[in-house]
Amino acid sequence: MLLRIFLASLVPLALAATNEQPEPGTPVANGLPPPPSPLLLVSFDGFRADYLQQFHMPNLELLYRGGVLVEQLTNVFTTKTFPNHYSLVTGLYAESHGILASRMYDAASNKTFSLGGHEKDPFWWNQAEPLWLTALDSNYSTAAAMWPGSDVAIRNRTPTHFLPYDTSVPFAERLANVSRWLKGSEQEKGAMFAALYWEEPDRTGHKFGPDNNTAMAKALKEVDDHVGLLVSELRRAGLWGLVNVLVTSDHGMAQCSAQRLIRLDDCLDPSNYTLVDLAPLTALIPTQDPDMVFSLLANCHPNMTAYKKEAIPDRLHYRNNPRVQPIILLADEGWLIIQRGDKLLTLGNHGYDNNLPSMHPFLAASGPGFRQGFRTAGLSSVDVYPLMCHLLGVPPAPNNGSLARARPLLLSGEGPADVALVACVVVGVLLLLTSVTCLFGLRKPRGSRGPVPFQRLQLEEDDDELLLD
Ligand SMILES: *[C@@H]1O[C@H](CO)[C@@H](O)[C@H](O)[C@H]1NC(C)=O
Ligand SMILES: *[C@@H]1O[C@H](CO)[C@@H](O)[C@H](O)[C@H]1NC(C)=O
Ligand SMILES: *[C@@H]1O[C@H](CO)[C@@H](O)[C@H](O)[C@H]1NC(C)=O
Ligand SMILES: *[C@@H]1O[C@H](CO)[C@@H](O)[C@H](O)[C@H]1NC(C)=O
Ligand SMILES: *[C@@H]1O[C@H](CO)[C@@H](O)[C@H](O)[C@H]1NC(C)=O
Ligand SMILES: *[C@@H]1O[C@H](CO)[C@@H](O)[C@H](O)[C@H]1NC(C)=O
Ligand SMILES: CC(=O)N[C@H]1CO[C@H](CO)[C@@H](O)[C@@H]1O
Ligand SMILES: [Zn+2]
Repeated sequence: MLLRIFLASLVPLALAATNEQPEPGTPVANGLPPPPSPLLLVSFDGFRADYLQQFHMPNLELLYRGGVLVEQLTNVFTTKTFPNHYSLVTGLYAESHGILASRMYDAASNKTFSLGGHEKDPFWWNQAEPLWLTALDSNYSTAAAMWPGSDVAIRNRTPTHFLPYDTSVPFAERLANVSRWLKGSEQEKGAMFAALYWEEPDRTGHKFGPDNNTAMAKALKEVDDHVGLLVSELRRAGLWGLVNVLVTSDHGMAQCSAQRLIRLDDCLDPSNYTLVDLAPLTALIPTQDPDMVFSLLANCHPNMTAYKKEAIPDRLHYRNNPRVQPIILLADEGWLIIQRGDKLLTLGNHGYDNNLPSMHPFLAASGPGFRQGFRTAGLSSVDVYPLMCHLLGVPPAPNNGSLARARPLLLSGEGPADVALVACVVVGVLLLLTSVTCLFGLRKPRGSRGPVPFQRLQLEEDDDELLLD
């Protein structure tokens, strides 16, 4: 107890030493933790990490110069829109959250998932719980505008506010609603967590290919204008500086070509398999002798790798789910798998191996919880979830991320600038611990273990970390 009081008094001191102005996340004088800052998570679909170096994006630059930038976010396999958007809000690999592709088949229920098909059937989403639901349990209201899954009654709940998916709703309208929900009203407290989704630059990347500088420059100028609009709208609403804003994406984009097509019909008759998904990652169910079908596919093309389900590499985290089909085929970067013909449907695509830099998005963040002007080379997209839970003070559901890896982004994280301060705090705590331990040691000769209070102290900051494995 003593220790807690001492620490509670140390924390504001420490924070005050780094910042002239106390920010909203700072504990107040009465020692009670303050309400956390609201959080807004924004995704611009298909924003490849290196677009940031290739194109001038002044509004986005302004945002991360006042905050943090993760140059490359290692996303999850498969590098598709739905799997990655669900990973961002659950911290889970695709095999653990169940949204494994844009087209799925579940043999036990004979159900099919496809975009514009039955994607709102909660069955597909119920293997995980996204943050907009978990945060409801902390009595926060939550909101989402078009984020994949946010208009689905997952485990019988939706966010407090949401927009049904509709591509025709312009960015400004999605933003206006999100801003209103974050702001709240006299009748209702503002949302603590909000998610906002926009389809570009993915659409342009698919249509014209990421190598088309003219098309990409135009699309990215628009995206940057949207970031500008976002900041000015939050300012107008009096929220800028009070809200932690994360801007990120789901995946990158690779250039495709009519010279890089892999035709399945060249290798085996279509009657020998049932096709579930056809993309850079193809999923199929053999209808004939599985070993024969597999061996035909394995020897089909040098730029395509065939995996039997049980042999899918661990690092992809794409095996332990009944929705992974018996055979998957993965094309090399820039190659496309088709059944027949020579028609190139898209000049750009994604869904390739998640260790390819071209598949990686970025993460920029700004707000009271983040350091200013901090840049780092990489992070995993599954780490974004424990980071957000930490900022919101929401207990995270079991996940595959690590708050420890994301901690350097945080104002309260141990960064180079804070080393001296941290050292002072540590020395102070150690001194106090020594005296407290002595005191207790005198009173309780049975000598309950000394290090225990210290572990607990670390837990104050890190307790969600221990829930992870
Ligand atoms: C599975 O569903 C399809 C229609 O979606 C139907 O044609 C087929 O007969 C069903 N198969 C089984 C085994 O129920
Ligand atoms: C949420 O509110 C309910 C009802 O007011 C209350 O029972 C519960 O303890 C609250 N939960 C949290 C985490 O504050
Ligand atoms: C690049 O995109 C523009 C549209 O922005 C289009 O007019 C042009 O034909 C494209 N160039 C190539 C080489 O595809
Ligand atoms: C495919 O299946 C048929 C029988 O349906 C079989 O005759 C044929 O040899 C199989 N192999 C290929 C390469 O299509
Ligand atoms: C395609 O396969 C060839 C032959 O194995 C290999 O040299 C090349 O690097 C592959 N292309 C890609 C993009 O991996
Ligand atoms: C990911 O997290 C889930 C939930 O805790 C767990 O079941 C799964 O085993 C984890 N995956 C890995 C590769 O650790
Ligand atoms: C569903 C919803 O609330 N949509 C609203 C979003 O905001 C615009 C105005 O900014 C309203 O016209 C919509 O009704
Ligand atoms: Zn996408």
